[in-house]
Amino acid sequence: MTMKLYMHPASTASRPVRLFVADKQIPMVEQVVDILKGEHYQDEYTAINPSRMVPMLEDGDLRMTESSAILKYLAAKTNAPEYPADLKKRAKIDEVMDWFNTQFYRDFGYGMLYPQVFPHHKRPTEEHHAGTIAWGKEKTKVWFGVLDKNFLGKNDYVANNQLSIADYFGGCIVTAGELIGCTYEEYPNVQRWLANIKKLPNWNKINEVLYGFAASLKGQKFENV
Ligand SMILES: N[C@@H](CCC(=O)N[C@@H](CS)C(=O)NCC(=O)O)C(=O)O
Repeated sequence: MTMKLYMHPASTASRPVRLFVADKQIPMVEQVVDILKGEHYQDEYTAINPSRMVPMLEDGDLRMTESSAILKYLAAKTNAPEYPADLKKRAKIDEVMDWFNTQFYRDFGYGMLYPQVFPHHKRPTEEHHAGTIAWGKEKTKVWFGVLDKNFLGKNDYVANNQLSIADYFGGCIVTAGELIGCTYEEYPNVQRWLANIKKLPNWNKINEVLYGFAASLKGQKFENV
């Protein structure tokens, strides 16, 4: 039976999975869950995913959430060179994916980015809201410094100096910053890395909706890096 991916094309967590699936030509049925209209809160979806989020993968009797885990599963299942079987290489990829998914995403995504673009992330008072973004931005700069100097200073890719699912994952998280006009100009190695990631065969197709969203926000003033 063909696998099925529940997703939303603008979702930061869905994009790396969709990009990897497309680049590796993994047979997959896609079902859009319209999170902008609250479809993930309807009974049909909450019955199968009580966390009410996308993406979610179904492979026969396996149903799984968490984009990072889904990427690892798909890469291992297809023996993809982007997730080598060598234990130490794989451990490095896992490490970098955890890094992106925890401190980096918390400060960059939930601290700086989402409060500025999603009304439901608005804090109760202006002071609280501005403080959240200022805090998020300060921490974000620290993480970008690590990414730029330590991960990418001498390497083309974030783990083992070869293209891996950590680049798919991290690249999609970092480029969500384009919604708030991030240019990453203080981080030349990040810019170089992103330029490479954007050469992936299905980058433009998979990110069409993100870029449409970014275009709709253009002209607004945001805190960014
Ligand atoms: N840790 C989860 C996060 C998934 C996630 O945050 N999904 C967002 C879209 S990017 C979502 O479904 N949001 C719906 C909501 O917050 O109501 C993963 O990596 O898969």
